[in-house]
Amino acid sequence: MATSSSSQPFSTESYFQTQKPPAGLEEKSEKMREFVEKWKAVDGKKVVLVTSGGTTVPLESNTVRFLDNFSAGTRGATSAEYFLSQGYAVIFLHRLHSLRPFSRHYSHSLNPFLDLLSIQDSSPTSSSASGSGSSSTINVSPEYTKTLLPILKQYHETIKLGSLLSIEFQTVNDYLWLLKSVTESMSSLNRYGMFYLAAAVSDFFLPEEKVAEHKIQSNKGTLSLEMDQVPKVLKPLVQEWTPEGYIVSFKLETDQALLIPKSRAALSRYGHQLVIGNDLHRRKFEVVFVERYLDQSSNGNGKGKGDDRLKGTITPPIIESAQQNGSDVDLNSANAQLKKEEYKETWLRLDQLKNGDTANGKGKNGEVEIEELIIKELVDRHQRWIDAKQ
Ligand code: 9Z3
Repeated sequence: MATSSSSQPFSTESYFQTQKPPAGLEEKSEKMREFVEKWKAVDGKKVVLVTSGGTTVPLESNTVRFLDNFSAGTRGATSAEYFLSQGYAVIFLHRLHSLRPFSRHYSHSLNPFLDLLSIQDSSPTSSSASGSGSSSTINVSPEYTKTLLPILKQYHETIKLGSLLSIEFQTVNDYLWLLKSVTESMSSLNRYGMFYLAAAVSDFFLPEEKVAEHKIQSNKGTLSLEMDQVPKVLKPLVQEWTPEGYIVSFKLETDQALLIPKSRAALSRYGHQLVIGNDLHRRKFEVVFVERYLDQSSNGNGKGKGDDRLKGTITPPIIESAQQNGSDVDLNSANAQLKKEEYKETWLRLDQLKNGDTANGKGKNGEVEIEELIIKELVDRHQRWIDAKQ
C-alpha cells in the first residue's frame, strides 16, 4: 500500500482534472443551483452555505476501511437552525448520517425520540393508530411538549418556505466537488451569499490511482500509507470562485496556544473575512473570531477606523508574491506593510459553562448554545459586508 511521494503536490486545478467527480454530482448540483436561483429572486434574501461533519478518505474502492475526520456535525446542524431563524435560506452540505437541523435535538444517543412518547389506550370510537388487537393513541409526554413545540414549529415553517436544502457527502472527494459546484452557483448572489465552512475536512487523501481495489489483506503484516495533501481550495474559493461572498472558515486545534497564530495565518494566506478558532475540548463554550483589516494607508482596501471599518480582505501584495515564489521578498517593505496590518480577536464564551462542565454538553438546561451567539455576530458582520458595497 506504500505509494511514491515523488509526484508533485496536487494543485486545485490538477486535483479536479485527475480525480473523478462523484456519482450524483450533476443531480445535486442542479438542486443547489435551483435553490440559489429561487432565493436570488427574493429581494434582499441572504443565502448561507453551511458545511458540516467530517469527510472520509477511503482506503479501498470497495470500501471496507476509511480514515475519518472528527466531527459529529453539531456545530453545523445547530448553526443551520440559527441561520434559518435569522431569515437566511440555508444550503446544508453535510456528512451522510451526521447530525441535522431539528432532528439533532432527538438523536438516538442524546435524546432518543421514543422516550418522548407515551401510549394512551383509546375508546373504540376515538380516531387512533391501530396496534395489534387493541386501539391506542401515541402522544408526546406532556413534560416534553414545551421543548418540542418551538422546534416543531420552526421545522414546519422551514418546510413550508422551502428555505433549507440538505445535500449529503461522504468522502473528501465528494465534498470538494460539491463545494466547487455550489460555490459557482452561489457566486451570482454576490455579497448576499455567506459561506460557513464548519465541516472537518481531511488534509490528506489517496488519489484514485493509489487506492486499492479490494479489501487490503492483513496477512502482509504492517500497513504503510503515504497520502497526498488535499489542495487548499479555500484560496481559489475566495479569490476566483466567489470573490464577493462573505467567507467564514473554522480552525480546529488541540493546543490552545496555536489557535490565534494559525487562524491569523489562514486569514493572511487566503484573504477571506473571518476565521473562527476553536479548541477541540472547549469548542462548545468558547470560540474566537479572528479578523483582519488593513489600516487606511496600507493598500486601499481599508476604510478608516471605527465601527464602520471594512474588514480587510486583501493579502498585502508583497506577502502574496513571497508566498507564491518562495522567499524572494524585500523584507523591509514587507515588514513595513505588515506593521500596518492589524488583526482583531473577539472571544465568544458561554460563561456559565466555564467551571467544571463537560465540553460535550449543551448549555445548562439545554438552553444556551454557543452557535446562537456565533450566528448573531455573523449576521451583523454579513450585513455590514453587504452595506459596505453600496
Ligand atoms: C470545526 O472546527 C468545527 O467547529 C468542529 C465542530 C469540527 C470542531 P462538531 O461537529 O465539531 O460540533 O462535533 N471545523 C473545521 C475543522 C477543520 O477541518 N478546519 C481546518 C483546519 O483546522 C481548516 S478548513 O485546518
